[in-house]
Amino acid sequence: METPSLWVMQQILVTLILLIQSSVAVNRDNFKTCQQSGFCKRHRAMTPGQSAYEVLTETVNVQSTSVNLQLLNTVTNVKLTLELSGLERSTARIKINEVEPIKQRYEIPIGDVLVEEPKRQGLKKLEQTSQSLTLGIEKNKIVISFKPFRIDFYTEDEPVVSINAQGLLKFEHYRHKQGWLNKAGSSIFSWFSAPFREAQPEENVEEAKEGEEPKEGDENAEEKPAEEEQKKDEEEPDLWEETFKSFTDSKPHGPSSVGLDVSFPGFENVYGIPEHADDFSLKTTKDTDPYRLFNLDVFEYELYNPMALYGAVPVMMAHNEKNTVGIFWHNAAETWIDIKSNVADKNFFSKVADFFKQDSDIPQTDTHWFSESGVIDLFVMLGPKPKDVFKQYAVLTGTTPVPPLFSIAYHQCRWNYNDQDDVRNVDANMDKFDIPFDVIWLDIEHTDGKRYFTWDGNKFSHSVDMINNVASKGRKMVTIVDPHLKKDDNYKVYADAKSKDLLVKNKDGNEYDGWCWPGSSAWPDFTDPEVRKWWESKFLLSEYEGSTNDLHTWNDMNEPSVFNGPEISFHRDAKHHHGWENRDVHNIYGHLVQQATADGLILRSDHKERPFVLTRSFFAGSQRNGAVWTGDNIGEWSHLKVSNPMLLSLNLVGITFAGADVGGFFKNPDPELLTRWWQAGAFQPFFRSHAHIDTKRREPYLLPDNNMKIVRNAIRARYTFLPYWYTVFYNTYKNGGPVMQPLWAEYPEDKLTFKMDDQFLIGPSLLVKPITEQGGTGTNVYFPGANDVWYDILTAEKYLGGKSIYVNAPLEKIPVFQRGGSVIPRKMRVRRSSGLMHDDPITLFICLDRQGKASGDMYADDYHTFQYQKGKYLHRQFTFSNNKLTNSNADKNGVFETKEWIERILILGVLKKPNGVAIKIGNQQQQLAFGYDPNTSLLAIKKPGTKLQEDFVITLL
Ligand code: NBV
Repeated sequence: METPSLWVMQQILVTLILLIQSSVAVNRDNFKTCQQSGFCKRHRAMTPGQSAYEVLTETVNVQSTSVNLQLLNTVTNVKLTLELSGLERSTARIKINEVEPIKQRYEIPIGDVLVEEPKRQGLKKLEQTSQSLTLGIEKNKIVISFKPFRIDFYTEDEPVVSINAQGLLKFEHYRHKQGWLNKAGSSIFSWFSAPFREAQPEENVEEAKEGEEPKEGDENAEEKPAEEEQKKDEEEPDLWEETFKSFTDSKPHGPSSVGLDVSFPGFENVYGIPEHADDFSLKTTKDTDPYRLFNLDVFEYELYNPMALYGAVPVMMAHNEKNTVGIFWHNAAETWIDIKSNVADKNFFSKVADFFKQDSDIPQTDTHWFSESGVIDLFVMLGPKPKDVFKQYAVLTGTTPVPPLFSIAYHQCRWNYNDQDDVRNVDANMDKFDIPFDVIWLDIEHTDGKRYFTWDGNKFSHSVDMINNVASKGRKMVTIVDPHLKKDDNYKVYADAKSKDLLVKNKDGNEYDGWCWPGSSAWPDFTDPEVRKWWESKFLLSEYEGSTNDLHTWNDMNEPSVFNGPEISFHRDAKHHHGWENRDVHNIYGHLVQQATADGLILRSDHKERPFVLTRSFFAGSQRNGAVWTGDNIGEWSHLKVSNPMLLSLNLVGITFAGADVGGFFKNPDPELLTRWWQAGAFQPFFRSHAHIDTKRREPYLLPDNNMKIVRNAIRARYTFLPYWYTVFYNTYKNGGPVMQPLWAEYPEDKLTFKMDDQFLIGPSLLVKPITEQGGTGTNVYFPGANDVWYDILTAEKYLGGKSIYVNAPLEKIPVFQRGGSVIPRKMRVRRSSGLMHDDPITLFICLDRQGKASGDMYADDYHTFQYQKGKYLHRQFTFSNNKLTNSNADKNGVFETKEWIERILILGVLKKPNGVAIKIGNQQQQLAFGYDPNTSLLAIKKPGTKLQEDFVITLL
């Protein structure tokens, strides 16, 4: 235990931090600009032109699924090794590393991000000349040009991706520190360098081994790198040590960055690389910093800029009417991405169109990626359609397992629900006001002095009773578990971690010490699989006292946030497992916290129950571990608006289970904004309201009566659509791809949708345009599909596709439309929680297309265990055509007995009243009661009464 005075000081500091955080907007000064980052500056200073690299043709070795070769930097004489491999589903992988590094470079272990070693696929050698090598992979072609080095990918003979076409490949090879300056500034390098340089990796060790005499001229060439580097070291002070504000990064291994350009010929729009508070279609960075990927705790973040936020997914997709392609930069270090486009930056653009002998007016987007360390490990996913790229990426990093049903329902959170009585009251009030909810959350104040896995004994003396009371209504609870551990030897989690040597170290090898909520803190090293195992065990009911199986978890501050660290995070030279520095692994730390937490919850139930874990920090692959939210947004209209592009970007790169704090974390929004936010949240994948400790209480029942009723309807609408959400989640679990989709994912050829990010689709069939303007009473909705038709989900009003139409949207209205041609299963008997609705009957909402057809599906299982992964599920297919509706099995591998039954069928777009409606099950046929409204063309079939799993044919006579 610390001394009382120290304790008081810590509390004061934490309070100060809290005050600062709650009162000011983002302090940009806390975070580096590109100019303040040595490697960013160095890469950005490169200008497009001829690459210094060329392929050493004698090293080209083509095998059945890969090509290996060496690249020579003709300026420094340093050699690199490159492997290009063909992967299943029209994907290629390019790995570039040093030939013989003096120190191994970090590569993300298989399983941390990639689900497994990617499966190879044959590469066909089509042609090899002295200039280039042409390979075939499925319908695509890959051309490696030797001098200068570049790689071009073609789909159906059209260039779609080019690597190093701008000549920006740069690889800062590891080298020994050299050229120390004496006090007078003169170098001692000349007499030191000769013996020293023998160990340089760039020297041609193989030639020496073979005993060949060095050729004339080679000697000079060999001198070059050292001299160049010597010169650079003197000119560039940040190579071997870097200072930002009062922090000095010791950079014990010197410069180690890697960078490469990737061009997308034919593409005007690129997307992805979350997390940024920016538009969905990424902007060019000519007048700004590059987009930055470096997980940071940026509270009250600014909008529409490329600054880094809490998570990083280095995946970009390019889309046009014909093709969709994607790239995945598999690197865990800080990364920046510059974007240029010949459409937006005419004068700044270096065209590669000539190379392809194309019309120079063809749009093109050039991107430039650079990371502080690691290797170049680039996946190129060749589509050609959006769904192909989604699948290609899903094969690499996995998909979101089907979430437990409660977790896609509504969550009630704030910092903080003060004590168990508070929890009881909120729970009771929600019932009193008939507002369904599934989960109530506890923030950091529930703990004993911010010691996670503990309870404040006064406020939560009966935590198990509290959880059980909530659970008695089919509800759950979530507690926050941050990764910082209070340095208190009496805190058993910390003491255990310390005694087992599981904590991150500082550069000197001592326990890393930083400030966070509990005061002086230490951090388990989640990059170590053994540490993750240890963490998992902390969730066992025997370890986490006062918890039950109905308690799930929230990981916050896992970038990690370190109040007194550089950029409010770890020092880059902090040491992890195997001596890797934080600079190597920074962006995967938070992801691994969530992974270990999810695995902990799975362990707790002996692999039976699905876990739910929300994380603030994330990386590629985090979709496997649960949900993500967009952190500390502000209760302002602009933040409501930006939630749509932010969630679209996350969804596009597989982070499907994503949401933003409903209501905004900071500030006290007025009832109108709150109402609109709840309405938007009801149609976004993760639906949780949350608020800062200093905000006024804002549970929905505290709203003025009219707003309360509207919000209640929005939340209830969410519950009616849960079978559809669940089905959409299942389909993305199987196939990858977003839950919340840009319109172009379903309408790839519709150019008008390419920049649209204020409206979106949930699954294939629900079009949503949230109102995000103050005082808004209507909005222009773009209805995609010239041959399509859309139906308002409330009024059944019909809209023809292919145009924008103004739709009235007074406060009580959420503009949401069902696509003609779809079948959406809903449950219309809304109860207090989704848990109480598991067995409830289903209403099928069928909207016919212009041909009088429709189809859709419904997925069901037990809604909470892993049994579905063992075949215990039902996937049903509904098809309506020629006046017949069939319910059939969509997947014979799934077998499950459910009590859910079909209560009602509503068909919109039936042009005339049928003479009768008959249902046939097996050989049994019977008439069904129905009603018809010619004004809305709605046919309501009452009580088919069949079980969901029962095949039937219903005929309109
Ligand atoms: O744990 C307190 C908050 C939490 O409510 C919020 O959602 C996180 O994003 N946390 C950040 C730490 C304090 C932020 C000022």
